[in-house]
Amino acid sequence: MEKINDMKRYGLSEAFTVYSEGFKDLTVSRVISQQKGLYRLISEYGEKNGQVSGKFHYNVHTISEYPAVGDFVMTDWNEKNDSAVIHQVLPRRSCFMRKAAGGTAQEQVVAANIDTAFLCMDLNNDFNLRRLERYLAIAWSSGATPVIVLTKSDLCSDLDSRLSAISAVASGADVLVTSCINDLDFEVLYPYITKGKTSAFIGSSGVGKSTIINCLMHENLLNTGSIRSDGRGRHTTTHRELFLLPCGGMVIDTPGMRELGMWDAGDGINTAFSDIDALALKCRFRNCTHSGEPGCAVLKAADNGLLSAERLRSYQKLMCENRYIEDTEDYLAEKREKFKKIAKYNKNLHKR
Ligand SMILES: Nc1nc2c(ncn2[C@@H]2O[C@H](COP(=O)(O)OP(=O)(O)OP(=O)(O)O)[C@@H](O)[C@H]2O)c(=O)[nH]1
Ligand SMILES: [Mg+2]
Ligand SMILES: [Zn+2]
Repeated sequence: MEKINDMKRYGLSEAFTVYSEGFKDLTVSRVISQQKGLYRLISEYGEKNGQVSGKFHYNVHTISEYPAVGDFVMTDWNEKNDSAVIHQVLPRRSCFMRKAAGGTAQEQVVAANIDTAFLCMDLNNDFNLRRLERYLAIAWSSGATPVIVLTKSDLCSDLDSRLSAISAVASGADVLVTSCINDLDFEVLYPYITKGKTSAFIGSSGVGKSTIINCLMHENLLNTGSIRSDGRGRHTTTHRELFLLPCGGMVIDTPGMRELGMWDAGDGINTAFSDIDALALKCRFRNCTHSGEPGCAVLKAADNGLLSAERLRSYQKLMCENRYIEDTEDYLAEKREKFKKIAKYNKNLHKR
């Protein structure tokens, strides 16, 4: 077969190459879009649809083991077939995962193997610090670096007060301000989307994620839309998709999210609330839950006005939500075990 794509441009790093060499006769591909069970894949031989093998289905323990946009997968890329068969997902470098929308206790992978998670928030209608804290916690636990992107600055009349409110919750994440009125405003994103790097645009519907990607592509490739007048937000983007930009980086567009539930994000909560984490070191009890124990430094800071009551409530709510998932889903441990096995298997194969 003729080689037409350089997979390095699609983010295939040294580590993924090493993993992939453990699978003889299979071709490494990247998932570039996903619509229900149907995947679009790219490999050095071109683009093709793909589906997981019967054996893959059979061996799956949890939903997050299925391929997601951004994943590198090992496929049977037969010239004669229209569709490639996916046999294996290579261990993920990062994984932005949430609790799936609706009542079920199931996880959903929003994007895999991303370097940067652009957390997009509209400075006008969508501004909500508590939701941003939630996004930050999940992003920090994903292994990607969160960057806060404040959109539609042209519609915002009190940018300074918005920025100072954000700085109180950003907890180390960079904060960028954009507007689509002037294309040059998007240049602030360029340092994060260099060659070989993948980023994902994540946020509520209508904040302008697809608008930004169109500007970065210098082309109106993606549909963009306005929110319905009842404010319920029709989703314009309906599936997740990865694009290679003229500047060399890759971006993933995602549909707007109405809910972003915690899924195994304990570490991320601690990072997103590093101020509370630092205070907690001074609590009398090592396992203090900051809900009334004597000698609690966190509650003391809240009483003294050093920590806002809303932020403390937000922290406790996220912790509680996360603990619920950890307690009920003991198969998470099983899942980790399985990924460890895959990694070990690949390593041994490579050694031989
Ligand atoms: N005034 C103003 N409008 C913008 C800006 N960016 C986007 N919009 C408008 O906001 C609307 C929604 O933009 P989209 O890019 O479709 O939003 P999205 O985040 O991709 O939405 P979903 O695909 O539903 O998740 C469109 O009508 C855009 O023209 C901006 O910087 N300023
Ligand atoms: Mg969109
Ligand atoms: Zn405490």
